[in-house]
Amino acid sequence: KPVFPSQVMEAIASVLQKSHPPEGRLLIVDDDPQVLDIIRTLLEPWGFTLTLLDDPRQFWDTLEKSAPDMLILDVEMPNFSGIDLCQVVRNEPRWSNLPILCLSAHTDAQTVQQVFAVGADDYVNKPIFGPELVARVLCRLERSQITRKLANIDPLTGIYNRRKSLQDITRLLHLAERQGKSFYFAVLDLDHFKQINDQYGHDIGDQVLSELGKLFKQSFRDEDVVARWGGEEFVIGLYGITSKNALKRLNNLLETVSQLQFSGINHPTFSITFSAGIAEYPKDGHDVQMLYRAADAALYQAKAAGRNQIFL
Ligand code: GH3
Ligand code: MG
Ligand code: MG
Ligand code: MG
Ligand code: MG
Repeated sequence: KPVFPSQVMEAIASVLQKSHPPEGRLLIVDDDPQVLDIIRTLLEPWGFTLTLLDDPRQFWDTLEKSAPDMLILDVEMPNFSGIDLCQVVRNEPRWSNLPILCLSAHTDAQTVQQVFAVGADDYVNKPIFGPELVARVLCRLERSQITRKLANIDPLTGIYNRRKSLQDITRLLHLAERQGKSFYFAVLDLDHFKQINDQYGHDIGDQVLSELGKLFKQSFRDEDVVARWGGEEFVIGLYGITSKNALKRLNNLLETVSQLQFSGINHPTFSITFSAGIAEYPKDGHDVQMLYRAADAALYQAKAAGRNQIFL
């Protein structure tokens, strides 16, 4: 009995009560083009980016190129079975967290157990029951997106953490190289923050960090990198702008920050400043590590020169 996508969508949407399904890229490998067609019909309406492959020998290339958020693998295929592919993927640390769903016409205990033994996360029987496949894919992608988001966010400030900023900066550096664009990397360190903690308490210190983190994030474009590097240190990555503008943006931010009034409990209001060093790609370095070192050296100079200033 055919299942129409609109019916599937309605059915699943009412169950999950989701107005925004998770986004994602899926790689689907099945030697039967008819099955690929059915899966396309089921998943396309959800807005996923689909890569369909009927030859498992091209799997590795396709995996690298399509960089999927989830894999759907048929178990019974010539040359390489879904079990083989699953094993290979799990042996590669880069793909160790990639959600994998296996499809098989075999429902015997041995097949099902083997699927999970080689590292698959889920299993769906053939012939495919449309709503089941859709529901399993949606839930799996949503779970992994929540996990990924949590892993990238600094809990105190709610902005990105060092881990995520390293990924984003690396991506922007590749882009800057390919497109011949500029990239500026700034390290910001709050001035005399130990005194703030000593004077007003650690909780107030935390509040200051949280407010400043959010302000930093708001003060730049979506394509810029803004992250808490650790402690009272933040990093900002600016893509495709002039050195003059990079400096201006950071000086504007410093101006805004220094005019903020914070209030401690039973204390008069206080204000805070930061110092920053900026490094320029590729002049000061080609990778994050070199750029960080250069920016940190400039930061040190800014501190030594009296704080509350930015050195490029
Ligand atoms: P400088 O101007 O030289 O940077 O002086 P500073 O006092 O800011 O520098 P220092 O590196 O000596 O101290 C940083 C302080 O930041 C010490 C630490 O207690 C505080 N700090 C780091 N992380 C946190 C945090 O998550 N919450 C709070 N409240 N304080 C933090
Ligand atoms: Mg097959
Ligand atoms: Mg510091
Ligand atoms: Mg310090
Ligand atoms: Mg400091």
